[in-house]
Order: sequence, then C-alpha cells, then structure tokens
Amino acid sequence: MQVLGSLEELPQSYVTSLTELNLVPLWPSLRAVLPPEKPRPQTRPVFWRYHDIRPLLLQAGELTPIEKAERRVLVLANPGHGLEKMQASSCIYLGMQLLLPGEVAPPHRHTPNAVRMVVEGEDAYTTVNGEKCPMAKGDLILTPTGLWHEHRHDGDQPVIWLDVLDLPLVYYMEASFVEEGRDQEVTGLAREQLYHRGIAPTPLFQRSDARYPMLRYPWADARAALLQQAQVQAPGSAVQVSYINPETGGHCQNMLGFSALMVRAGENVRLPRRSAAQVFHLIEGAARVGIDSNRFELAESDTCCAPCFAEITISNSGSEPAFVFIADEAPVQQKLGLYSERA
Ligand code: GTQ
Repeated sequence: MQVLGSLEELPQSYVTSLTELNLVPLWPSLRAVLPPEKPRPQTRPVFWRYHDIRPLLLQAGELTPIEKAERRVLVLANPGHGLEKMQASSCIYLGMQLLLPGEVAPPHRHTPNAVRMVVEGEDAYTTVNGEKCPMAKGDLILTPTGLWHEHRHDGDQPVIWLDVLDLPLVYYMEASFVEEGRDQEVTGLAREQLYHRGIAPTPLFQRSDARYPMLRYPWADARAALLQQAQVQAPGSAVQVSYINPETGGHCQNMLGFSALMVRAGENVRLPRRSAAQVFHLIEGAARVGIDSNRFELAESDTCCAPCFAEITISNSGSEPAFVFIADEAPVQQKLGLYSERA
C-alpha cells in the first residue's frame, strides 16, 4: 500500500506557518480519518455487571438527594472514548437511574431521544406529554425528542431502570439542550392497548400525530411475541422482535433502534457483522455474549456493548430461555446511507 508522508518530514518552520494560519496538511492524517476497509472504532467491547452497579447506585441515593441530582444516574461509560465523555459508543449513552419511594425527577424536555428499560421495582411511572407510563421490569418506555417527561414513584421499594439515549450524537452535533417545565397533569394512560397485532384505532384520518403513537411497550407483550416466534423459527436462527412505530411499521425512534432477542435453552446464535454499534442488556436468564475475542457471562440485568463490525455470538448459558434487550445505531446510519452488514 501507498506510504503517505508524515508531519515529521516537513520543515518545522513550514508546519509553524501553517498552524499560525489555522491550516493543517491532510496527508499525514488521511489514513486516520479514512482507514482502509473498515472503521477503527474508539468503542471497545465493555461489560457492566448489575451486581457491581446496584450497591453504588443505592449509595448515591443516600449521598445525593433527588433535588440535587435532578436525575440520579450512574453512567455506563466506555473507556475507549474516555470515561468523561459518558458514552457507550459513538451514538449511544447508557445510564442506570435510581428513583426512591416518594421521589420526583422533575419535568423537563430535551433534544436527545431517550428510552427506559425497567430493571427492578414497581409503582414508579414516567409521565410523557401527559400520558402516564407505569413501569414494570422489562417494560420499554419512550421519551422521544422534545416531549415533556418526569418520573414519579408511589411505591415503597427503590426503582431502577436503564436509560438509553442518543445523547453523544446529539451533543456532537451541538444540538443538545434541555428546558425545565412545570409538573404535568396526567391526561390519560399510555395508549399501547390501542395497537394490537396490526389492529389500530379508527378512523385513520383522525390519528393526527403518528410520530410517536406508542410510548410504552410492556415486557409481557414483547416476551409473548418472542415465545410465539420461537415456535415457528428454526433452532440456531435469531428469534428477535423489533420495537416499532405501529402506525408506520418503522423504527420507534429516529436515531437508535430497539429490539428483544430470545435465545432458547442450549442455543447459540450468531448475529451478522453490522456497521452499527450495539448494546446488549439481559432481561431474563443467563447468556454468554462473545464480542470478537471477548467472552462476557451476562447474569440478569447485566449490560455490555459491542463496536461496529464485531463478530457477535450469544449463547444461552442457563436452562431457561434467555431474553436480551438490544439497542443499536442502525436507524441513524440507515437514514444517512451508512448502514451495511457483512458475512
Ligand atoms: O430521565 O430524563 O440518564 O434527561 C440522562 C438525561 C436520564 C431523564 C438520563 C436525562 C434523563
């Protein structure tokens, strides 16, 4: 391959005059920004155990009152990007959030899109533009860009959930900001029960805002869909369902994609190598996730991330079905024409 010139080969006085004029020679850095064949991701395979996070999160509950935190979150940060960047991958932010009984995480809205995957506890809820979204383990709740949201807790045990945001991307675009709001009036319950296996409310022309018609995806429904799918699908092939916008059939949010995967007892599935980074969070069971040369043993509520084009295998390492929640960067890559898969 062609060898390009380095910065050291240039006279220092020449480099200095360039620098003074805010100019940079491309050729010494050309292969860094356009690496051959595939990207050189900063995103590393990283594994976070819930067993490690939980006590530290509960300790945060003692150390920092909700009034001082606004959102009491420990961020799952990828050292490949630098911990201070608070990103799991180039586009994905992950945080474990704790809400204690009686607490309120006050209303706000922001440009990044967020979802919550509930990890433990009951009787907390998020209100999204007036719709009450109750939280139970495994439920997925959307708070898309620009929608008001606040979290409240009527129960008597801590509630913990995993936040997944496209914050790193929106921040990189210098488009990230928040507005504080007033407490919302609950105008109704989340309307997921309207959308039932392809049957939607009538008449079509009255459904004014189809951007985010469904804000809550109960785990019981996703789990049942996976069990049904598993009955008809050949062993060894990924049993996977996507969280979609039921009115358009497309991804439920603009930037990140969300899906759930079931790995049957004794089964080992291999995913295609994708141009999009992915996050795996175990909802139920036990699973060994292989990411290139790494092997992570996921117990319930553990989370790991994989860079683009990684070789990924997921094996059930228990005796019951394993259920994995997946977040990926495919929607934004597809919209920009950047998405690809390799064998
Ligand atoms: O719950 O609204 O983890 O605004 C980071 C930013 C959660 C939230 C996060 C947020 C939220």
